[in-house]
Amino acid sequence: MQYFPVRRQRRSVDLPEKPKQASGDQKPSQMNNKLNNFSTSILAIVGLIASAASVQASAGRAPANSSNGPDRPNVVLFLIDDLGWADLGLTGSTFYETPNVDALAAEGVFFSNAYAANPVCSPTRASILTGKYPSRIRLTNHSGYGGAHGPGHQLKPPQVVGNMPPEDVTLAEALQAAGYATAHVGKWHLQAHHGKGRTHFPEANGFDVNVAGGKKGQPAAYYFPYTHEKYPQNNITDLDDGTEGDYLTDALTDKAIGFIEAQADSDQPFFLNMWYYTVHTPIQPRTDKLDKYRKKAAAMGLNATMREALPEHQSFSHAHQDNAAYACMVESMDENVGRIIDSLKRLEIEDDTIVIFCSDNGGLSTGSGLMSPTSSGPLRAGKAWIYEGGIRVPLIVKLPGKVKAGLTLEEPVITTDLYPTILELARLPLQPQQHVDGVSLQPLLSGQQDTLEREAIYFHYPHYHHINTMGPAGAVRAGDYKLVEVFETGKVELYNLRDDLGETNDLAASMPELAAKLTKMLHDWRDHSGAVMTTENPDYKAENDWRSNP
Ligand SMILES: [Ca+2]
Repeated sequence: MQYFPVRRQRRSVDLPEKPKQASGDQKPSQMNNKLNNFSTSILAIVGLIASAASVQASAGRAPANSSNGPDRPNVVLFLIDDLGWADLGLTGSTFYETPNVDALAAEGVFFSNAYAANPVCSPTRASILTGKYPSRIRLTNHSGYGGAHGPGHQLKPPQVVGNMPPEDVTLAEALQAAGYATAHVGKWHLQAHHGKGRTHFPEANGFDVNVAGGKKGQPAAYYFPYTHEKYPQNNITDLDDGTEGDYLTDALTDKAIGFIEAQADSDQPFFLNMWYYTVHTPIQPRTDKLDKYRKKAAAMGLNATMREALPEHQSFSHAHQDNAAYACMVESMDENVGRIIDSLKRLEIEDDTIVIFCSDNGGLSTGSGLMSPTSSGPLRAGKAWIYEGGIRVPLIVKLPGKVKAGLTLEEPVITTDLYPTILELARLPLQPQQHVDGVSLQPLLSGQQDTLEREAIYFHYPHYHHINTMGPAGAVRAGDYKLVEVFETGKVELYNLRDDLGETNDLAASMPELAAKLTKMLHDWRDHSGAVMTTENPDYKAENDWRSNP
């Protein structure tokens, strides 16, 4: 049963309005306008793209190769590292250009209220492959790392399991057992940093093929040979067939297309787990794109003197998307998503392939100054925060004929849902004993239901991170409301996200009954789901607090 009434969620995107011309010179005070215009803009943009796509489709195309059979679609799961929810044209960015991802949304369903299960990398990755909350498998931070701690930190974070638990039956293992050829390409980050060998690499978790996946959370470099003498632990060593000038995002796509081509004529369906390293640091663009975005930034008035920062606790959020190098990385990501989708079309397997697009956490938009590469506006804060900027991510699901095209759904969903959703779209039996924290989105995708019968979704991040001055926190999203609990103080904040996407108006004092109810739900969930809390640090002295002595 739903505790809170949820309005009808499904909307047609075929609206007559034209997208608003958003100003690149976005002042903090204009955030609310952008926020209010968001729904109209996004729906109109998607509608325009959908119209174009339907014209193209009606022009006729050879029937899809059905060698995989209609009941066994291929699966391509794009996961972009650190891509912010607001980093797409689809979600209102006027500086970045993402025509391929925007078009993908027009051909499938866009979830505007989708969440990463955690505000940093490894836990969300594990949530996708296990269908469990990161707290349930005690992997609530980067693999094997409990986060910053010491006498300057008021709370002691819990120990974090370093590896994704081997006893879990991963999504890849489930598909492999059902006869799928499985390939992981790109960032993995699910073996403990201190672990030896390749004991918890993709090949130990259901993948026949592993290209470039290992312990590292970022590449040493984006240019061949993808190494750096100062960061040898981040070297990518299994792409040594490249040549000088090769760019990692392009090279990973080459490998992925090679896998797709090899599988296209086979009777065996495939699962491509396409987990790009981009747009994570180091911010290294393809230099041939730089000039375009430098000129664009100048034309939009986005230069250093215009830069502004929004205060966020004892640090700042970047107010504008204005980093030309980051914009190039976003464009390379989009181009390569497009290349893979084009290969599905060329091989005539597009209609037999589920395509999912998601990010593992919010954009890198906070810090002590203006060095963070993106801005999450209109969302609050960014990566490593429990505010929307840290956990809300773009999610698109496309499967022609089975998934409605061109819909935006507002139902809150979370990365734990992908496991059962993929199984159900592939007409495979659900494994409820495994994906215990996920719900299949198939009834939403097919249009059978407008909402899920889910009370709430939960977040648990009991860690410190140098770009998050709020510290350890948790949250619950139920209907339109979200409650945030700050662990250092026990203070709770309550927001109505339908009216206040930017989490600016704390309703905890004016709606005490709802705040108490959600607080109890969050605490009960922690008690029942194995979530481990922070503990008081007896060595802490306020005068030594890390935020005062960065
Ligand atoms: Ca990440």
